[in-house]
Amino acid sequence: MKDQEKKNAALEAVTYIKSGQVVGLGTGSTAYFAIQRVGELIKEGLTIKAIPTSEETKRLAMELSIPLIDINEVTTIDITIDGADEFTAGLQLIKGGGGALLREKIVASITKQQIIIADSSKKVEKLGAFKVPVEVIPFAATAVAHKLKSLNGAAILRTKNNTVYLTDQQNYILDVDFGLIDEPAALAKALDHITGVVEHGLFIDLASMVICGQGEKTET
Ligand code: ABF
Repeated sequence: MKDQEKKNAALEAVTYIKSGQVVGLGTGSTAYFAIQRVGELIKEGLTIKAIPTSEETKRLAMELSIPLIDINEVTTIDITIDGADEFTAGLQLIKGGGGALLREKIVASITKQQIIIADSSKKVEKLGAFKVPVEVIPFAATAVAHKLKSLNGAAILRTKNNTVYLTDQQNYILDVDFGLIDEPAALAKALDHITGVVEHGLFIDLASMVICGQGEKTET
């Protein structure tokens, strides 16, 4: 069921891509379906330049012969299709469960049309059941975790295969439990000002549209 919803959302999102565009490609299992479809369309003549949001997505795009362009070659991206861990009716998101939040937010920040695709389990009234990923410089991990306590955040250092998880930028991720978040924009601003925080998974006013696998579309 979930996979079908992910596929439905992904296929719908890909219909927004036009030849000649610069396209951001997201990370995660939902974005995976979109990237697979883009690969098929490339074979049918679609001409785009793609910018992956992670090394994992870059490898997948290369396997599918999707033409890539370095993000430093452009100042804007026409359309990006990416996943999310949670989204609200107001199109506020938690992203970063897949560890790619920094490049995802950089790509989203220069994207004209940011389309989020998700299965219906990701829709929430309030953000926060999913812990907020916070990417930190390794040198600052303990200092940031301590400061997060003053924001009622309980931080856990992310590990993978029993070792500390490293992002594509060789940073650490703290997964932070703030409980249900009443004011995500205010919390995002507070996180932006903590020394040692590189980026966080609260995506505020960055999504143009969310396509949920049950065919529900929410747009700004
Ligand atoms: C990615 O999509 C991440 O930001 C987020 O964690 C992930 C969701 O993964 P999935 O689509 O596999 O649920 O963009």
